[in-house]
Amino acid sequence: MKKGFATRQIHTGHIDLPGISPLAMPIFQTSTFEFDSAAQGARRFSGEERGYIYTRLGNPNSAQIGEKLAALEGAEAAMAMSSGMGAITTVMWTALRAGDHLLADDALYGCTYSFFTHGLTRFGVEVTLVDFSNPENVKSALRDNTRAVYFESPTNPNLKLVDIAAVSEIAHAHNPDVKVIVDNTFCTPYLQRPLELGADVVVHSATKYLNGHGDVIAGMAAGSAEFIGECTMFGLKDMTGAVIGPFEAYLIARGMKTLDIRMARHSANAMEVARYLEGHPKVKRVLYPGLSSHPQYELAKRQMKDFGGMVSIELNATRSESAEFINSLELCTLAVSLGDAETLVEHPATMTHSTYSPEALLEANIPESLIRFSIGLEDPEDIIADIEAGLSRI
Ligand code: LCS
Repeated sequence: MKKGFATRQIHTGHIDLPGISPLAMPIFQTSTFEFDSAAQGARRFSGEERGYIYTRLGNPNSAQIGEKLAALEGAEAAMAMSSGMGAITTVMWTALRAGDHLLADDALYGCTYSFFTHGLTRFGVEVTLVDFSNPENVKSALRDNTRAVYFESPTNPNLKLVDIAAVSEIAHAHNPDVKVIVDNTFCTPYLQRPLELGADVVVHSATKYLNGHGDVIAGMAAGSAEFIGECTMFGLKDMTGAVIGPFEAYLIARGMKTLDIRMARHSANAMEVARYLEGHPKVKRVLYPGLSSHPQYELAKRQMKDFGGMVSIELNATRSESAEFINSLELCTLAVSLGDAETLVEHPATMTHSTYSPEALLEANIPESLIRFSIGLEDPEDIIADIEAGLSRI
């Protein structure tokens, strides 16, 4: 019988080291692995014999977290990389070639946006961005040469949702070979499993909730054994070289053991904060998929187990008052990144999404005045008291 989520997040990928039997996976801090003979080295390189060769091609610590993520996302295979951008570039350089078309949602993490619109286009990939919240927009933008469809849900930073099942169905009806790629960073497989809804590939910034402790940069991807094999032996090995270090992989494995309880607490805290903010006269708008005021609340309930830790707001305030509000927060830390134990606050238009022009922000429905919170694991009344104090100053 398939084990439960918590059991899988803790036990998957454990290896026995006879005679030592450590509970936690040791850190295999090595660049290369010895062969018994020249013939064995040749067999490893040809793929005739399984086994480690060189850490860019594989290492027990990165293999362990790959197995964990595959078991949690319901994927045949998964792999780890040195950053979320390393994972996204590795997957895209594997899936696309010159002359192909990439169709992506218009609200993306700023560096993903920049990679797509300024990076891939340099190498002959056509890129179109449309609003995926209406799946009909996807249908009408698909082309004969579309090879990949890419989106986040909820989106960074405006927490828009994309109907994963509907978009996957539309893309595959157009051409079964189109790869539907979902950035599942905001949800993690505890809250949402895109592959079960019809997507082909999941990518993650493991820097965020998968690790959960704000001390590592890492990325991951999950999908079919065939595609992840190509990403490992071509995309990562030859194209990006975005290899995760053994110590970073060890820390991700450590974080992933508590993923479910952290996600549940992030979600509960964020719901309390979102409800508080929604009732505050100085708050113009609260974006949180768990509020019935969210335009896609029904989809959120259908697609997500809970609503996650990200909350974005607009204040009834001038630009300088909004800045004053952010500056005055004490418990909430002014920093980019997300998914940590600490509550973080940032201003997307001038920080994470400063790669967007003002016009592109407008088109993507990312208000210039938006303030983004990554609600942490502190006592919710303390987070709310800090926000309350900040709002009382403006
Ligand atoms: N995908 C999403 C949804 C992200 O939010 C980020 C980083 C990445 C990919 C890239 O991952 P990285 O290479 O940083 O591991 N997002 C950030 C953010 O919103 N604030 O700081 C980083």
